[in-house]
Amino acid sequence: MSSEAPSSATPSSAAQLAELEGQFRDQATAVSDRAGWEELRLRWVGRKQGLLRSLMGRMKEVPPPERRDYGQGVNRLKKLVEGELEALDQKLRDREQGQERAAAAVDVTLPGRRPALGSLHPVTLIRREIEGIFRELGYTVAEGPEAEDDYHNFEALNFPPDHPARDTQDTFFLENGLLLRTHTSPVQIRTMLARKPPIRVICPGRVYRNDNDLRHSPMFHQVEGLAVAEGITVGDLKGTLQAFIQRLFSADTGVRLRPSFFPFTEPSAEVDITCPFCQGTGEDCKVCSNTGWMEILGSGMVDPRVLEGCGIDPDRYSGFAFGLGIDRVAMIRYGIPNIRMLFDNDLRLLRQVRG
Ligand code: 2NM
Repeated sequence: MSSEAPSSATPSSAAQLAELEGQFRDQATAVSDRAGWEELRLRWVGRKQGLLRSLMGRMKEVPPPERRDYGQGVNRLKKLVEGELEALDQKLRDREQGQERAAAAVDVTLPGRRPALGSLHPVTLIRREIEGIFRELGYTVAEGPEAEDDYHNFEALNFPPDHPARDTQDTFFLENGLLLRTHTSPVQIRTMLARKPPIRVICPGRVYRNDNDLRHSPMFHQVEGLAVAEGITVGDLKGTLQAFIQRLFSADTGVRLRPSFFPFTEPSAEVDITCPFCQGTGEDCKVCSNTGWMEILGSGMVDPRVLEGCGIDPDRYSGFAFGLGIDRVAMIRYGIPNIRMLFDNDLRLLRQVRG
């Protein structure tokens, strides 16, 4: 701003006061910011060096007859300066507030911040798919404890006392006498103990075996199924599993039953499907070792001893049961080569398998 000093001579005439007013107005016009305004205020109305104060102080230098006019003139100028400073202050404040508002404003035209979305684990995706298929077939989902007792996990399932599965080599025993269930069959035992036929349930859940290598994880996931009613046959078993498999994989998937053995079913069968990678041809197929088939399920007709132990009359009722590994289906479906990859919690895997 202009730093032109106000006249130092005693401004004894109205003309000189008008000249001072002109100077003030010029300086006020040149003020562009808060610092300039403060400088102007100090120069004109400051308590110590303000020009108007010094004009008042010089009253006695004015010849007595002119003092009245002089005093009135200075007062008028002082009012004017104060009024103008006030107005200028308001103008600056408005501008400052406008700038603050502009700085704090939200730009509603900017793109929004995308929330990081989670996704379901491949095992959860497959479990839900399996549950959906069986729900349509009239099954309900049953759950039970992961810490089980020997009775529900082995005894009721007709495991002989010296069966290797009952060994610490295969089973995790807890210090409180319980064990980590090695399959979800104990949930089906609990279901049969609690309900009368007809029964149609599937039991998904975590199971535990003392096995830990590239192909085995000490914790994995199973779904087991159970149907008990009057007149249930091996035909029902095969038809149900074929319907299920052709929904889970594809309508042209081939299914075959191979004789097998389980303590809790008689007869028992392993269920193979035609390899979904080579369509069962076996040509140059690492996944099925060129056999064209993959083992996917265990199954059988519930042993009459198991039914009887659960209070179900085996002369009136029969049933089939089956079990499969959810992890294995997830690996086949998503082309995951190693079961450990399912439980490493590497986000890169989870991102690739968005359902
Ligand atoms: C399998 C294979 C065959 C099965 C049997 C039962 C029960 F409780 F009814 F006896 N639950 N699950 C079963 C039968 C499970 O998994 C490979």
